[in-house]
Amino acid sequence: MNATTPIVGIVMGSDSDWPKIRKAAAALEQFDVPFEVRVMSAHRTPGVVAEYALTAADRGLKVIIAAAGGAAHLAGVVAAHTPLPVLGLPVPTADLGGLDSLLSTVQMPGDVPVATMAVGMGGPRNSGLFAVQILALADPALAGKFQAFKDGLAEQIAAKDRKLQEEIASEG
Ligand code: RP5
Repeated sequence: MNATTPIVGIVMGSDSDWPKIRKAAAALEQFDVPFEVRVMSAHRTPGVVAEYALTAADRGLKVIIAAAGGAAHLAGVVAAHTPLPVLGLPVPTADLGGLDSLLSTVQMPGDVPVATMAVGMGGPRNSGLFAVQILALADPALAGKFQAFKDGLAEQIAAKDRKLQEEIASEG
């Protein structure tokens, strides 16, 4: 295995999902986590999904992010075929607003967990950050980077609070 071997797999049901979820990849890039991106469908290419998930751990993947919309079974099917942690990413849809994707992804039966992120909003970015957090458990350098990121968030919010207090005081 070399330094650029992917350790996170991002899979999605269609290329139409990519513009909606690419912040997942951006979060991994932010932390220099090597990843791969694939399109595969639980319904249209079920054999590809099974093969991908069955071989994922042996290929060096540690976490899989699975994004799909509508009857979103991709994350569940991936989880059915691998012991790796699977993060489900419900993709917003035009017809039902992504509630279809959310319920299809989150309502897993016992014994086959899928950690499901938000529909839209911070969901895609959070899936990448959550993958970083999982990886950081066994990687002190990555854990240090993530803590620095958290510290930066706190500083940003403190600055916003100070600014708001000043605005309120100046109003009078
Ligand atoms: C799902 O169906 C995909 O994840 C996508 O969100 C949705 C629509 O796919 P396309 O018809 O755009 O390929 O499987």
